[in-house]
Amino acid sequence: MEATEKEKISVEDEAVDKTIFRDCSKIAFYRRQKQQLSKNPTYQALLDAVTTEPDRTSFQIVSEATKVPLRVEVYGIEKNIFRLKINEETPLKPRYEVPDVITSKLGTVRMVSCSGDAGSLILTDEKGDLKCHISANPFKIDLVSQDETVLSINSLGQLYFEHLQVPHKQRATKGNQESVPADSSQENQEDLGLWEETFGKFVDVKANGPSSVGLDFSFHGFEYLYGIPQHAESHQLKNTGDGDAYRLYNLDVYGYQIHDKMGIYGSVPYLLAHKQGRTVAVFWLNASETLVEINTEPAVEYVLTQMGPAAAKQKVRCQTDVHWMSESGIIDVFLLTGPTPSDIFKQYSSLTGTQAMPPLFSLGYHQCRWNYEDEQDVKEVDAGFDEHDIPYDVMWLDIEHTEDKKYFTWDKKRFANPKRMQELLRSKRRKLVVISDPHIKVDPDYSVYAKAKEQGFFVKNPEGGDFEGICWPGLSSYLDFTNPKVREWYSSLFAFPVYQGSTDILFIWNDMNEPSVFRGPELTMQKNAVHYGNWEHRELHNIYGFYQQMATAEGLIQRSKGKERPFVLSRSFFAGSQKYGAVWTGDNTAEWNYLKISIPMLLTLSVSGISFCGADVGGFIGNPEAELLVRWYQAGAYQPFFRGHATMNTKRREPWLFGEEYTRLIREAIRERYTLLPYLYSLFYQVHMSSDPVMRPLWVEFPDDVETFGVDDEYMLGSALLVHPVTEPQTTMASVFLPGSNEVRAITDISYGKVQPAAFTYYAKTSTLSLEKLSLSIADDWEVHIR
Ligand code: NBV
Repeated sequence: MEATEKEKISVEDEAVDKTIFRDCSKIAFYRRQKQQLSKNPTYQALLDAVTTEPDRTSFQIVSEATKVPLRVEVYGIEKNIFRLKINEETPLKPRYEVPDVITSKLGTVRMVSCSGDAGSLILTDEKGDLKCHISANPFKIDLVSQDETVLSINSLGQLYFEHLQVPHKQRATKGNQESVPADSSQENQEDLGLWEETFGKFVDVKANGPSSVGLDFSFHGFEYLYGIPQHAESHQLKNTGDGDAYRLYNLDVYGYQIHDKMGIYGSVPYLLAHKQGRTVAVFWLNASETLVEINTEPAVEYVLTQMGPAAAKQKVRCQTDVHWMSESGIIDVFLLTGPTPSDIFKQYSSLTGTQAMPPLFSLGYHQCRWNYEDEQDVKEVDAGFDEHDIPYDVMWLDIEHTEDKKYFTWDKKRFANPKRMQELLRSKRRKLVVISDPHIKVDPDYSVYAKAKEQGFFVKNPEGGDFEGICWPGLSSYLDFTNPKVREWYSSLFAFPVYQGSTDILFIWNDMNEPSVFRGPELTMQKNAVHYGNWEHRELHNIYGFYQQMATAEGLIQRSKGKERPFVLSRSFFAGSQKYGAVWTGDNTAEWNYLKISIPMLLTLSVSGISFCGADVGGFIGNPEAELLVRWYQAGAYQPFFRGHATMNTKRREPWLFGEEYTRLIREAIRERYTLLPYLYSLFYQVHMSSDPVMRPLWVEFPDDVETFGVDDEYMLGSALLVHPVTEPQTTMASVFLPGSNEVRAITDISYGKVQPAAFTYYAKTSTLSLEKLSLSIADDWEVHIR
């Protein structure tokens, strides 16, 4: 079965068709949680039977409504982290707990109970700086630091846990009287999608029935929250209205809309909250579909006039409530207590690992296009860079380089001699990156397919056969990267003798790994497909792409016998993907707003552990006018991953195709990148070793300056360079915010194409250029360099 022409060229439509994707109203576990929580169910903790083990304290909680006991475990973890796990005491069968994300080195800290009547329990680490107050009825937890409650859990009573039940059909025969949600009329059950959920023509049959979980967190005194990528949204998280939660569900959304909370290619279920004097974070370790609601109540001051002759004032601090809901799994949440942004970065990377140290070449400029047609095309583009004196390091080949989209092969006509092509690039010390997607063409003569089939390495359908879906090659099966044996085998495919035509200058790009399945529900895999260990796809959807990048990176390490650092770009990702390489923001559009949103999108990834990130320069879809292209190069030169890319039906846009003036501006922007390379490389070493992100929102460098907390049109690259890219057409003046100085704004002339190509760059506390020369008025502790 072929991908239809429509599927192949849906790439012509520039805007996303949102009806393909579900919003909250179409997500049954969201409706169920809302419906049940409106009845105010409460949980009670049984604190008269607490179990203390060296690494954890545990007790039961019971819901008034279901009476099904849950077990709560509280762990103290080194570096001021708490872990809270909530699972059924006796589930019908094990529930999914996300493996392979938490680094194996987690050191636990002994917690002591420092007081407690029947109604509460107080746990603290031996230093006693941080306390965990557990209240029995209703069940809630407060994290207290130096007598200040920083964070409360379940204070809004949104703890929700659907326990596994015996399926209907078996119930009759077993005479099982298991409870179902109160309103169990046929019509209502369909609406609540307990055992079956319909979306358009798709029916999701749930063998295990409803299994969703949820919990609320209140951040006291905090109104600035960040994180939970990936959304095309501002850096500061917004309040969510009714039915407008941030969605974490990895999806292939071609030409995604901006300022939208729908899920796109990757998910990191990790959220940070910041205020003067403290940063905290919550890491919700769950790989199933997840929704996050946010509500900030601003600070208020009441004047109490009825209290007597003198009016009294009462202040109520602001508070932000966050409500997490996941379709399945358990509640496994890490509470990171800071107190500084830098502590938070260290705490998070102690859990999920630090950014991999990239090979130097991968920080240079990358030239990509869907597609460079053949060897001759590659030769000409490569020569074009030399001719126009523009530095670049990496040439990229998209899916058309393969024989019928069979990855690990070469189209014999277009790329008859891939080694010769690589030798040409090598002679100029350049590299090649080629694409390798997770779908494998169903074709018994294709050795990758045949071997995977024989060994049972594909994801299965509910009937036990190999799952088959349509993607670029037509009918395809999908490698089950959650299986360690599949990963080991996949890694071995990158060995030089196995991957014919590959050399040691060839590196890899994993695309479509959400996974993208044409004609699947929401263009992805059905949730009842079955993975290694008999786990449904629903349990682990958001971590599928993470595993492909992991296996690819391992393959590149092994082919060099452990000597060389890999480079792997992945479209999909999860918490911890930073250990395996770089990610990008997928199919953006050649419009000014997409250039602008690339900054907050990358800042959000950066504070969520993923420093090596970028956005397609120029915009993937559509044809940028020359001015936009130049501004995009100028901005991209200061972003961690710097690649020009364009889709199939766009006009060619290599840097020298717009006339000498534009070529000069692009050349200068790319050269600026190369000038900065040693600095950038050092920043990567820093994030790799000690976790401070490469691209930093201003609040990270100026954590006590409230003015910085909402800024996302400029940022710091490391601690020395402030970048304020130009993201609007015909800009001649820009107002740049200079935090931490008396004179907080510099207005400066940046007439397009006149003085500079630059994104504005401000070096803090260094001095080389005369400010006068640049006719800028600037505060003492900043110096301005216009490039
Ligand atoms: O492989 C083709 C493209 C690729 O160029 C792009 O960067 C990815 O985000 N890919 C998506 C698949 C097709 C998109 C329409």
